[in-house]
Amino acid sequence: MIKKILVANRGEIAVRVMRSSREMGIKTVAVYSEADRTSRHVSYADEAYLIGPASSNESYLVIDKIIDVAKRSGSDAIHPGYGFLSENADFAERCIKEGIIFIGPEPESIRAMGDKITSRQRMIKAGVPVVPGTAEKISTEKKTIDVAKKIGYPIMVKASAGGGGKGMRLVRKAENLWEAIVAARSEALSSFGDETVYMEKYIESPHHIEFQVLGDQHGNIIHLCERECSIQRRHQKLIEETPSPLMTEKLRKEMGKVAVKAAKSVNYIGAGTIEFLVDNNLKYYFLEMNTRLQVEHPITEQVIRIDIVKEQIDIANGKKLNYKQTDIIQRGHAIECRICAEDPLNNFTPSAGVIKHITEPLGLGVRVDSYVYDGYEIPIYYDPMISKLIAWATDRKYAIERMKRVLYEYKITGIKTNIGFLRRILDSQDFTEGKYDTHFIEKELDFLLKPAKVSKKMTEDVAIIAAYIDYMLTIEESGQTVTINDNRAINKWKDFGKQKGVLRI
Ligand code: MV4
Repeated sequence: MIKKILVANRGEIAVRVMRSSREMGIKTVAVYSEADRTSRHVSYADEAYLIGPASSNESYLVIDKIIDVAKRSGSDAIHPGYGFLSENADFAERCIKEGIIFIGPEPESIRAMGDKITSRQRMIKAGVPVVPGTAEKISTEKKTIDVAKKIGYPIMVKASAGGGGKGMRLVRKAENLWEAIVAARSEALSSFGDETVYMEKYIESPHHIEFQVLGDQHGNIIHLCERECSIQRRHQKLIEETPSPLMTEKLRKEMGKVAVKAAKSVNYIGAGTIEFLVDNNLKYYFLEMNTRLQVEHPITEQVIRIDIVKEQIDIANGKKLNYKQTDIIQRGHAIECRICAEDPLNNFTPSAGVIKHITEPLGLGVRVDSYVYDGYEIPIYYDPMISKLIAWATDRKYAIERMKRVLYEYKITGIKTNIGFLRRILDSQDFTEGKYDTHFIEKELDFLLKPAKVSKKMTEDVAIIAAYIDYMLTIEESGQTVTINDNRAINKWKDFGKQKGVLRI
């Protein structure tokens, strides 16, 4: 049984993993770079080890350093979180070789899904629908143009080693195909060290819907229903929700079965995600599989009422799945907003710096997965996401209302954040009506960047000023001399209302 887990990650996800470990009575080990000495994941862990300079290439991505700390600390398992080494098959293999449990799937599963041509072929063989396209590598120009004609335009050229949008090219006419392939190849080579590309039919205005799966070491695999992830900007998700507004009970059953079939075809062990593109006619196609815990896993946890990290640890311990498919029931609705230290009005440039003050939301149906605090300096070296707000309610309408309240309560000064931008998404009619696809942000960008006519902030200011005037009038009417020796601001977010000295009326 696992007694000590090294979390090979930083920030909110490292804290998230340690929370479940602590509940299970498992000791936790943090690793950190020089830029992360003051990160919450370091103070939260039972032990913490410095592994190098700020650059992740010299710290969080160095397999030897992580393995060395695992051995020195006597950790019997490593949880990779997401990003960094989480989908690195060589790392998973190395852990096994060193006798350390890798909390994740077998290296072979990671490899099979990491190469998109291989994963497409495996899915076709397993009877999972994929986007119509090429099954093999692209060869000569003439042959390729023939194949493309059969697939039909528009065509998407993709890198086999890619994923997440890198090395992709959209082609609408045959005359532009070859140059797109040449460009995609060169981008793929420089990004992934592999120039292999393939073609798919382009799905117009798709939805991105993914299914969470869990597989144990005994061949049992279940799914935990879907997440709607179409609200994204440049392949960075911003808001996720479950259930998907698009989903029907029938489609969920069918796609869930297909997701389990996809996972079974690579003998999947642990927590994973099957991504689908869903078109306007509700036709769905396997896109890729993420062989890791995902950023947006909490919305599934809230609605299915399962701790996915605990399940990962149980699975790694060799336990049989704690649930049958028939135990999995969605209850209510959950939405996640990713809070990023960035400036939407300045082309979303990251806004590193010191957090002067932070007040996190609380109350019924609220979850905050975070790692920052008052006085914390956000390093420039890593992802700008500082926390995730998750709101749960009995249905979608109430979840949206609650998320608006949660965003209102979340106050952060010292740095710029995307909170206002997220609010605008929740204000948009297409979002509230659930009518959106992967093009939502680019289509609505002008609306989203324009401040609301009367912002909530302004209403708040007016209320504070009104209360202050009323207070002053009361003093005046009393005809007395009043000593005011109160240096507290009426609202801690503004200096307005600070008073000191004697006020003679
Ligand atoms: C597509 C597509 C349309 N047709 N493939 C983007 C990320 C990468 N994982 C695959 N992506 C897409 N592949 C075909 N054949 C549209 C996208 C796409 C997208 C997919 C999921 C979520 C957001 C997206 C945003 C733009 C494009």
